[in-house]
Amino acid sequence: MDYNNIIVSEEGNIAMITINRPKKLNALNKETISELHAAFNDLNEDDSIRVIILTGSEDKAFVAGADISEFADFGVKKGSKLAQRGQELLFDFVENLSTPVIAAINGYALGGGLELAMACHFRVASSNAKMGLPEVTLGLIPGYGGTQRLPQLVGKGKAMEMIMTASMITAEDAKNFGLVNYVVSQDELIPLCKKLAIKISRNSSTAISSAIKTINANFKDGVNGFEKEIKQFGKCFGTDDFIEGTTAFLEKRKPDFN
Ligand code: DAK
Repeated sequence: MDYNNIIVSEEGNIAMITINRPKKLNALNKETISELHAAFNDLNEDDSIRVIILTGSEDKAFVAGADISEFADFGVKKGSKLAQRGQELLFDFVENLSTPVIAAINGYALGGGLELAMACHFRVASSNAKMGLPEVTLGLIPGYGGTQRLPQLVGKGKAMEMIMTASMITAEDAKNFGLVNYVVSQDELIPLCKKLAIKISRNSSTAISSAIKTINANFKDGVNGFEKEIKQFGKCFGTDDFIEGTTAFLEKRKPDFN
């Protein structure tokens, strides 16, 4: 499929999506959000793809936010409608994908950009990365899940401070707050993400998909995560991967999950 704003590449069973609007610091316009939805959907349905890495093009930005030129003239109705549509189409969609998604934060991750990174399953940042939710400087609050996912990752007090002050934090601070898992140089960013992806890809994809659903259940209103875990755990016993994993252990060999 041809895209105008993103580049999709594959290397073995790892896919990479690069948001490619460098002149606008990869800001998310409507078309980019639709293209990202289509790409994530296609890759998720492709059984040969085990991990997706999401990054921004060039070395300045992951995503510098939602494209401000597109929402400057919105009213109340249009704003809430599009926030809901965006959350369903991209942010909640990525969070609930069965294929693991790693955000490789290669520069500014602001507003909708940080919200997108937070919707990914985990994050790795380059040392030049800067992160923040500056929406209150525009008379807005984060509208793509930021008020919910930031406190889950950094705790309520730090999230309140970051959102109220609209300050950018460094990659090192983000690591100390639990927002990103690793900080490396720009050159090492994609290689480290690929290394992690290869490690993940050797494990059972059905078990990983169950783990994503179960971990996410902890953060969903009205869902009992422990009950979800029992259900998903039971389901694992009915999979080919369970037979292969246990057989390989007993035969003292490495499992070969298809
Ligand atoms: N949108 C559109 N264009 C952007 C952009 C953005 N978010 N960020 C940067 N650009 C553009 C700049 O306008 C400039 O374009 P030209 O003037 O060259 O045409 C180009 O990218 C390069 O940017 P700068 O010249 O500003 O580069 P600097 O190195 O000087 O500064 C910066 C880098 C990241 C500090 C600065 O660009 C900046 O402050 N950018 C804006 C950051 C920001 O406030 N982002 C928005 C956060 S609010 C909604 C749902 C969610 C949201 C909104 C609506 N609905 C459902 C309706 C979420 C909102 C947000 O994300």
